This record gives sequence, C-alpha cells and structure tokens, in this order.
Amino acid sequence: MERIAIVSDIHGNMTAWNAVLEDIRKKGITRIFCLGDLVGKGPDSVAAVDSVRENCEVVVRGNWDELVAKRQIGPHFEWHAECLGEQRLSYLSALPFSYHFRLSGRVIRLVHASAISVYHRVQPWDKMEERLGMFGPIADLAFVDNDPREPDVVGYGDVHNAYLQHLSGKMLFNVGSVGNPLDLPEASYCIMEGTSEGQAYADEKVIVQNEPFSLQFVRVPYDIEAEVTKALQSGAPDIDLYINEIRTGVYRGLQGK
Ligand SMILES: [Mn+2]
Repeated sequence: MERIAIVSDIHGNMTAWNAVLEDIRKKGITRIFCLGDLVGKGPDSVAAVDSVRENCEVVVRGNWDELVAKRQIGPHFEWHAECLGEQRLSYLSALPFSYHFRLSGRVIRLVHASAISVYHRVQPWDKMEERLGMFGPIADLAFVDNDPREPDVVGYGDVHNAYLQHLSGKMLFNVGSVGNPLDLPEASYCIMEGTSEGQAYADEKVIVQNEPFSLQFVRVPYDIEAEVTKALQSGAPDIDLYINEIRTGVYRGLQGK
C-alpha cells in the first residue's frame, strides 16, 4: 500500500510547513508531492524552496513560482526574487506544469491551478463545465502526456480552500494551503492511499481492476503568532495582508464580505 502526502501553497510560511512536515513524519509517510506556490506572500521563500527540494519527490509549478522566477515587475515579486537568487529562480522556472501517475487502477493528475494554466483559477462553486475542464487536455506546450487515459482523479491547489467533489464519475479535490489557508486558519494537506500500479498498468490494453482508494484531509494547527513575529521582522512587502490572512483564514481578512 502506498501513502502519499500531497501539499500545496506553502508561500514561504516555514512555521506552518515545519508543522506539516512533522505531522507527515509522525504518520510514517515518506513520499511527499507538492503542487506549487512554494514562494511569495509569506516571509521565507528561500527556506521554503530549499526544504521543498529536499523533502518532496514531485513538485509542480505554481503561479507565484512562475511570476517570481521571471522577475515580474511589482514589489512582491521583485522582493522575493532578490531574496531567492539565480540558482533557486532557475529551479522554480524549470518546474513541470503537471504530474500524472496511477494508483489503485486510477489515473491521477496533479496541477497547480487547472489544466489550462497556472493562472486559470477554478473554484468549487464554478460552473460544472469549468470543473470538468480540469480533466480535459493539458494546455501547457511543454507538457508531454505519456498516459493514454484521461484522468479519473484530479488534485490541485491554488485556491487555498480544501474540498472534494465527485463529478460525472470522476473525483476532483483541492488539498488546500499549507502556509496561507483561506478556509480556516490551520495548515491543510491531503494523504492519498492506494495500491501501486506496477508495470502492467502502463499498457492500456491491460484491463485494470480498480482497487480501494482513499483521500484524507488533514488540518495541522501551528504557532500563528510566531509566524506573525517572523513576518513583521522580514521586511516583506504587504505583510499586513498576509498576517490578516493567516490569523483569520479569510482572503484579505475580509470577513462577511
Ligand atoms: Mn497560492
């Protein structure tokens, strides 16, 4: 049986990320896949990149990773790019758009935001057509699909709110955010459990029996005020917005709006 921790949107919040890593280790899980947005918003992009590189087997590219890596004009992007330096920026820009694998007879697709682009945002309340688009062809030109089958399961990050839906016989889930959750103020991640495919599954002619497959949603409390102190000392731009969000779990702290 394989158990894989799927994390996303760390956004330079090392206090939350270290708490999640500790929880993953305590559970005896050794495989971690990351769905992007390692950097930006929070104060510690450098440590986030170094730790993700060290701990994650698979990492896909997020919108912040791309914007910071290409030194997009704007105080946030430039500040984080300056901290990161050339070597880490080239690591971020080389991250793949998506990752596909098989577990328990299912084709699993992992992307940051959608099949269309790292900037194309899909919310659980969007039109059915929009959500089903997550299972459609990958638009990224650099992407080479080696799997002849359409995905049965799509997992992503980007919106910072965790959820699971079943749509037309497919499963769509969002792992939420480690460092900047916008549903409730605890770090979020998922654990996927299933049977590893073996070589036979690579051949589309082999009829594969589906086996039990599970997805667990985990919330990890962490020391938010310690992170606030780090953020205030960092000199990162727009840190007040970040602090409001990690304290409230609400986008820009705008409760009730
Ligand atoms: Mn993000």
